[in-house]
Amino acid sequence: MTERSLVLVKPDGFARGLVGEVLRRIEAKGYVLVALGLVTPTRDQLAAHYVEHQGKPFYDSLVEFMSSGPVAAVVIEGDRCIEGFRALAGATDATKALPGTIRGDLGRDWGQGPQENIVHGSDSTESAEREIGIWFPDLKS
Ligand code: D4T
Repeated sequence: MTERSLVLVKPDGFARGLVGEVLRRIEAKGYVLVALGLVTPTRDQLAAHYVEHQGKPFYDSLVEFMSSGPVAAVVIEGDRCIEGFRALAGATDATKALPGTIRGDLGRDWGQGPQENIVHGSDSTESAEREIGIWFPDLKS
């Protein structure tokens, strides 16, 4: 059951100094940090990461935003950590995300819709494997 998930602290979270708080919540929950790095993503990297969203109305704006500054990329590990981190993150729309979650406690609408929602977390084991390969190509399993 032990699995890994790819977590990103997005440029809004980095700019607001929330990397430490997100990592604190992950560690407090009991998940283990397996890899950690800071990077300003390239458009190619984001095209691979957001392949499922290509062609959607918000895609160009999302890639623009995600390439606008540093992102903290993190691989976490633990039983059911994919589901567990998405519960920690809360709903995609930070306005609707419940208090107690990362987005609910720390996020809001800043006028750009839901894209500035602080974190990303893989949504399935297949996505996690694919995304970890994009962000940490040299990481051993
Ligand atoms: P991620 O993938 O970043 O963990 O977020 P979610 O799993 O919660 O949300 P998602 O994949 O549906 O969306 C990815 C990313 O696109 C932004 N977005 C989404 C947006 O700007 N407008 C929209 O209408 C939607 C649906 C927010 C997160």
